[in-house]
Amino acid sequence: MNTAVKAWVDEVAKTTQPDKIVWITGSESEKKGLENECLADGELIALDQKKHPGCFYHRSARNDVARVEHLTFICSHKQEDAGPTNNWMAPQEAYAKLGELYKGCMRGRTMYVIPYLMGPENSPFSKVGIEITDSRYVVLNMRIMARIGDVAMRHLGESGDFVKGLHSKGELDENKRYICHFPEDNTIWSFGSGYGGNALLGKKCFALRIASNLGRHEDWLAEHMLILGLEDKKGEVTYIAAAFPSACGKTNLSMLVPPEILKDYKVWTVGDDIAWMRIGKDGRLWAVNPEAGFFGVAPGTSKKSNPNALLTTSRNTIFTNVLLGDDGSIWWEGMGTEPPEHGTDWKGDAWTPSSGSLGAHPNSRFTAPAEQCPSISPEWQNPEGVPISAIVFGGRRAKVAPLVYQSFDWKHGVFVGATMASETTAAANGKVGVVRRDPMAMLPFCGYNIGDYFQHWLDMGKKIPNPPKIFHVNWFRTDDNGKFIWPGFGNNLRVLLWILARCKGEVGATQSPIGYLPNPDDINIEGLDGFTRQSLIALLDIDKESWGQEVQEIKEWFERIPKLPDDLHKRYRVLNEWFGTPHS
Ligand code: OXD
Ligand code: MN
Repeated sequence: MNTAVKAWVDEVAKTTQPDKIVWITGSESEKKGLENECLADGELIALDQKKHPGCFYHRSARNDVARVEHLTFICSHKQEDAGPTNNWMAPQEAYAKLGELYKGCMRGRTMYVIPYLMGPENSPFSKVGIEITDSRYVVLNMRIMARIGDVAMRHLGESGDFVKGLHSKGELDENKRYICHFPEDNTIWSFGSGYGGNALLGKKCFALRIASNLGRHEDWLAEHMLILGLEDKKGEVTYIAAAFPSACGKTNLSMLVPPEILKDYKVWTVGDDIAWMRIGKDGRLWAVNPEAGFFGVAPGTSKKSNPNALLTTSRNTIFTNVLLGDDGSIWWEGMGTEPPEHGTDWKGDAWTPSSGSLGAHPNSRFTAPAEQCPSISPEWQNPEGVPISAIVFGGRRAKVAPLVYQSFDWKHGVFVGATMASETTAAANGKVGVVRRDPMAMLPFCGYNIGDYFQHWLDMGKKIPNPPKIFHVNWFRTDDNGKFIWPGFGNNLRVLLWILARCKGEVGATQSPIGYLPNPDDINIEGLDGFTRQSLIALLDIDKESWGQEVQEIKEWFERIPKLPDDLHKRYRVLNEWFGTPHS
């Protein structure tokens, strides 16, 4: 037994006073035992095991269905180190406040100790966390999302170098809910929520907020990015990492199925949410997916939008807050199939198709093992990772951002990422559909001062001899009637192919003030119903007036960041010369 882990577990148990402590090993029998306990007390409901083998349903508390950004804190000694985009609490205050809440909170409950490994086995990228939790649902989800149990303890050995994550659902009272990160102590304290991003501490808390801090000091990047491999007709695979805000289609893009006309190409899934990237010996940037499963948004997932996700979730999957049919089936809005005649909605109320209310919560989820994905890359567990040729940033913008453009160079790419914006979604509590700056899709996940984070990106650029090219995409532009212009989903491959051709130096581009734009003939739109060359030209248009407004908003965004690197400010000034009004 690792003495540092043992000492910490003893200390936590003294405070939380569980009835029992269970050390999670990751075995099959342990999983079965936990499932049976959950089934007995209703924490899980078994689905029709013939149609959905190994699948379960979970309904969370009504007030606990999304990440809570307003209750998420970075607890660094100096407030400046949390920066202008994070909530901050002094570490001693957070430890005292949550310490009170943890006192005796596990009385009458079992405390589970989950050792977990983020990243492939035997990889120099990988890191160990230990999560202590009083939620069996968390254990069963962590089992899918990370490599848990003995494999993690083996990786740790006698070392004390692990991230300490303490989670208790408490009473699920939102007035006593805190998600606190102590980057200087590699510690996470989460209280009062059972929801994924707040409770599965390996994911957002460790693999992004704590890891971004580690990466800053150890010269690597922890990013909110999917990783995919794009195989061309000759069988050559090029890897792309792409950052989109939550619920903007990362999972769909990572599992893309080519349209019929492009069926000679293939997309391989390496990861759908998080990338850890390091400089390889060959001078390129290499990436691993630190996770082992997908915690994907269910609504909108259909045969059309993401057939591979449906296949991935056909067994051994936990569905949370979707609609539960009386016949042990599951359904959600946008599934593309008829709903069951009668069921129970995410709130636990009786539901029929004529109820006039949502059956599934817009942020309802599936938790499914990555290895079950039909498009999973043969390289997804490669300890060395995969070499990244392109980084893609993207937001959900009804106007302004064109379908695709390429940055002039790394530095300009950092500007493009730093200024990206997106309309908010149901993945976090709060209003949906409001445009906000979401730099590199990391606004809720960067665990330190965003100004220092931009500087870290700029510094990394100087250290990578052969850096990836950086692009920006927008699948979400709408016409005057509010309808999406670009067909999206599998057809996004058409844009990826332009990116691929640019990486290989196979096509030219037109220089514009915002970056390199495709020549319309270089994006294949053959076979697209109702989408013409004219539509493409409209999607590549840079409207001077909206960009004037955009530049003004970038100015206001940058004014919020006292530690903004000068390089980024310079890029803003260039853009302002093109589009700004004389006063801005
Ligand atoms: C997620 C998120 O769960 O970004 O991946 O909210
Ligand atoms: Mn995410």
